[in-house]
Amino acid sequence: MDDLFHPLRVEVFPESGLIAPEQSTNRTARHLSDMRGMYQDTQATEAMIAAADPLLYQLYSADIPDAVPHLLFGTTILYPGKVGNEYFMTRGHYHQVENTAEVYYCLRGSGYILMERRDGQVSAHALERGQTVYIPPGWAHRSVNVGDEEFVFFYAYPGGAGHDYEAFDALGFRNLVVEREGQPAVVPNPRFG
Ligand code: S6P
Ligand code: ZN
Repeated sequence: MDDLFHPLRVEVFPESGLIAPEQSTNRTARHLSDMRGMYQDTQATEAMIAAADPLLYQLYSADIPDAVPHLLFGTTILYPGKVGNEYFMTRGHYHQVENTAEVYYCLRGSGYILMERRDGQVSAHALERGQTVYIPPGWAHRSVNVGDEEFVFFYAYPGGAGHDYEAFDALGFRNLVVEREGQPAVVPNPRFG
């Protein structure tokens, strides 16, 4: 049981997305080499990996048991940039326990949250500082940085929800966010034919 877990207060820095104290958090970093095949432009992907393998995003999670009945929270810091004409994005996932929701609250920058369901329904919301998106149960989610600074958001979701990334191995998400004439545009993923 987790009865011994004590109340916790941490500080979340909105500009950097850092959480203090450091010993209360876990950090995960994802580079472009962790996302091979996910961007449409595979040549650009390989060239960028060979040149510098850029850091695309980092997550800080509060050190809370990943189990029912806890609530997990933390920050995602998604760096600005593009692979070909596609903006830097997270891998994206369904929660393994489909009956679990999530909230994102934007602290800095501007992005998009792409969502979709297994029945093919899709959704795309722009997200800027001070705005919140609600990700209902059963909706996969991917975040995309369309600005020229870090896109930082706070997230919270139920412990034990788990992550299913494999659902997107073959084709990716149904929508892409690309730059068109200097502006972000949400377009259908051509891999879906
Ligand atoms: C977890 C939540 C976020 C993402 C993070 C990175 O349920 O949605 O913390 O993990 O934004 O995305 P991904 O798809 O690489 O886990
Ligand atoms: Zn999630």
